[in-house]
Amino acid sequence: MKEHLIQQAYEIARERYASVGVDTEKVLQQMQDFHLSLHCWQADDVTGFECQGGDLTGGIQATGNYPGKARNIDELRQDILKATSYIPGTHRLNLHEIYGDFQGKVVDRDEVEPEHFQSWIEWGKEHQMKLDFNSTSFSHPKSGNLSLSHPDEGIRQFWIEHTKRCRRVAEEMGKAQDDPCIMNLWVHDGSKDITVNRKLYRELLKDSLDQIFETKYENMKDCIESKVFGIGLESYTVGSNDFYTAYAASRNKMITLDTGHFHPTESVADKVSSMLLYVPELMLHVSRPVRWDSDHVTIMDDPTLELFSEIVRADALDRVHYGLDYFDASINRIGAYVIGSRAAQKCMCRALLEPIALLREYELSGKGFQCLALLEECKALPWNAVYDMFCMKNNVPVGETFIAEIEKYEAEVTSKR
Ligand code: RNT
Ligand code: ZN
Repeated sequence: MKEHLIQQAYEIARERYASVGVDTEKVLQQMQDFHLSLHCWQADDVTGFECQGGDLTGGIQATGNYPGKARNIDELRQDILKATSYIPGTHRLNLHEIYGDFQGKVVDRDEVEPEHFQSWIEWGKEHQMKLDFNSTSFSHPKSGNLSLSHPDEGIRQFWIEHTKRCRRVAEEMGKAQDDPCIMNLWVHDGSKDITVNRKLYRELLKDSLDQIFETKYENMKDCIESKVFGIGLESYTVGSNDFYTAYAASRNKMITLDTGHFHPTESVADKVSSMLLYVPELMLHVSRPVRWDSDHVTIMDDPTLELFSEIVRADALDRVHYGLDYFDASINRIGAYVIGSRAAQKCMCRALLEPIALLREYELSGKGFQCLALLEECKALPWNAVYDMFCMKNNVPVGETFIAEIEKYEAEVTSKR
């Protein structure tokens, strides 16, 4: 697109927004500080690089067999860099334990060491991508339906050891990048059918978490992620929303809100202002639930717009971390990263452009009509001109022009895998 047209559109948008009291220049700066944590697992359908790879288990599934998935660390790194070249701004990379650089050796989950992530740490430095981390409870012979809540003490201790070691890895990442590494803890534990031991498993999970979190670290932060149900684990989830909310509030831990992990009519946006009164910070897994699947590619939909607006309205930009979490194996995987990341950015851009001062003034003085009318008008204000400007300033393609570029990469690289 022609630069001067983008510039002109932006100038018009700047005036339009100024008339409702919004400073688009400030928004452009805020967008520069909005970092996404890209989930490494979209590039290879959550396979990872363990040298004894099994099937994906743990109630999650990547459906589709689109050609070109990353088969090794080099391909994954190449794909991530390709994707980030179409996403304005600087971003983080969210790694799972199974993506370690194991150098052809079988390293069981209870043997993982920081050294297995040394090459990632260096790679991250080289490409200005800070790292976040996740322990991995799924896709392992010892996973079954239960891990940290397993009544067999040997199996439970295996997963406790794994998770403790992951925290150490995260600490090393945080130290090396001089910025805390956020480590997410999600376990799939649950049951397909009726269980008469709901309380037992939750007691075990609580005890496991307490053991895991005994060591205090300075360069990593823990967050815990609930879920409504997993595939094949439909009747009961040990780590439910109530369980983790209460746990996090009592232990001062961060909560991860995965937008695909709630009942379909529940508003994740509405949780922000409640949770932030009781937990220090939030991690997001921005995703899109469709029917049974919680992991479709993020798009600019109403729930995501609402969620980001609530973060801005709660004045919580510096208390929220923004991870993405979806895995679609049915379309070009690099394209999936770009769509989801740009969608999240557009939602944030719109949220930042809200004339909140005027809206609040209306609402607090009982001017309900005026408030609703302005909210409706905001939907059609030229926010896209501000996002286009953000792309242009960051030297990434404006608008749909990235489609052809990803097609080219597919023809030259991924289709040949
Ligand atoms: C699963 C959780 C979890 C995973 C990743 C791979 O339902 O959302 O965050 O998607 O850990
Ligand atoms: Zn998630």
